[in-house]
Amino acid sequence: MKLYYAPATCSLSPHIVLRELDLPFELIKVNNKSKKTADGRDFLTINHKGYVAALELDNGQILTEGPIIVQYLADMKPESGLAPANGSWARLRLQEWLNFITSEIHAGSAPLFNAELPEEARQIIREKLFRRFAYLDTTLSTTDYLTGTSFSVADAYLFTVLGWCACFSIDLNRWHALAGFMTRIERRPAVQAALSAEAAQ
Ligand SMILES: N[C@@H](CCC(=O)N[C@@H](CS)C(=O)NCC(=O)O)C(=O)O
Repeated sequence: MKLYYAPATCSLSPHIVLRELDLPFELIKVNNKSKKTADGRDFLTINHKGYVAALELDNGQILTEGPIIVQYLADMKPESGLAPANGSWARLRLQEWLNFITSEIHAGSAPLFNAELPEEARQIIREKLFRRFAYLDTTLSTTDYLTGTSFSVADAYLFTVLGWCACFSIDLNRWHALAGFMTRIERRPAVQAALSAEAAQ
């Protein structure tokens, strides 16, 4: 498998999951501005949507959309516990989290990367985001991981998108349980390995 990624973007989530699962894969860096891969190809011919992450399977299929990629990967090793069995109630709960992260936190915070965005708009976005953070903080004050007592693909995704807060000058220490969650996930060997690999390339 090949993971097309750009450093410090949402592709960190499937990157972490690949390492958590100890699956063989090749990392291919994409320049998100030029849309060129590190090996000189036009990324738009790989993912027509033009964004990371994209996973190229050994059969040539290209799978996109982070929440789907991480579930596909977790299902390759069900014994890992990174995603409960398809069709189970627990799986729906996981998908509920993945959808919350993708629509409320990922898409809810990404506009803050736009340097042209006026301060008034930033303020509106921050206020909505902070309501979501309060909800996450309440949840994580009673449990170490989003779905309960063990790490799942939702935790990898939440860690990835909350990591952007540093770029937005948002201090996560305002939400103690959230800050504790970030420290807990960051300490995981697979997370450390993914961060180092992205920094090194
Ligand atoms: N819906 C997609 C969104 C992916 C996405 O927003 N990727 C960003 C990085 S976090 C990107 O590559 N943006 C470049 C672009 O849109 O041109 C997913 O959840 O995977």
